[in-house]
Amino acid sequence: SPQIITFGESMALFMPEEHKTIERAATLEQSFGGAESNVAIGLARLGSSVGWFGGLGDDPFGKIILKTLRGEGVDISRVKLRSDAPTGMMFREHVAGKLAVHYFRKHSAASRMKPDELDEDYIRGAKLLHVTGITAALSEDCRKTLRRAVDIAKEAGVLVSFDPNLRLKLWSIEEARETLLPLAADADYFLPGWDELKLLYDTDDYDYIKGKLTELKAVSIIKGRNDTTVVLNQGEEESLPFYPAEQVVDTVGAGDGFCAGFLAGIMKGMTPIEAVRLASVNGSLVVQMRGDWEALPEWNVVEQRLSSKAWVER
Ligand code: KDG
Repeated sequence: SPQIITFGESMALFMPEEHKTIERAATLEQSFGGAESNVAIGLARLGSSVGWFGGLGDDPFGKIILKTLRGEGVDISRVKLRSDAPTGMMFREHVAGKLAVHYFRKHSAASRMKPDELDEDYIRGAKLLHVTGITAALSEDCRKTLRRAVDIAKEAGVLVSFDPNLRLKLWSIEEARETLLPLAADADYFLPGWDELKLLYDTDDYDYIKGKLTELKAVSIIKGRNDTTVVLNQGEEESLPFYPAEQVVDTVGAGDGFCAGFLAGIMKGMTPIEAVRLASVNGSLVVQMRGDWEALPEWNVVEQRLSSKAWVER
């Protein structure tokens, strides 16, 4: 098995040209996205050994996703294209300066994932399983599949990293809390954004949330409170400001790029705060180009930034 395994839904992605809305655009640019496959591409570009699987339809969208992941060096040996359901789709645009996402993913191929379709040995053979809350929001079967995958990993001593990736277009905050908080309790690395934590714990009292996170066995990586990342490890707190991006074009995918950098760092034997440094550089590079994963850097680029003296931590 690859060292890191992740799974979820990847979808065809369509975007109008900049400064146009979907209603006004004559053409749409095609790409694809999916939090877990974004992380997988990020890891592969950094030289980590990584596998991804998830439901894709036997259609042009599923095929191009698969071909691209294969080309990026992600292990896709456990993916089967399904003929009973299509690849999910999403459309993204900016309306009055605000990001708007339109999903067409109900009853998609990914929403049909089932626990008995998991290749248990594939998961057992990895060092780390990375999952996100999006998968749990797709369908009851997906929620069970996610739960089963995490249980397999835990029983086999495979590390689990968990990004809640709260998507309130997919489920209510009450449903999300009920499913995501227990998953956080099972994780070894928990990677929430500060905005997500406020929603999950229904407060913006940092000390209260910190107290809750300290009860978890996980190392928590809190992203984006005052443009800073906080590592909470057994009650100990360390923080690092975000690495500054030269220009911000498209922020979608920044969290996934961050996550890829973090996990690559952990797999290289870095401490959590060192891995956060790498994660922050990786995330900052993603936002400078359109698309979720296109701008993810290769290892030499990140290494150069990490060693340059230009990043004054202020
Ligand atoms: O993190 C980026 C993802 O949100 C995007 O690629 C789409 O996976 C996606 C989702 O479900 O929103």
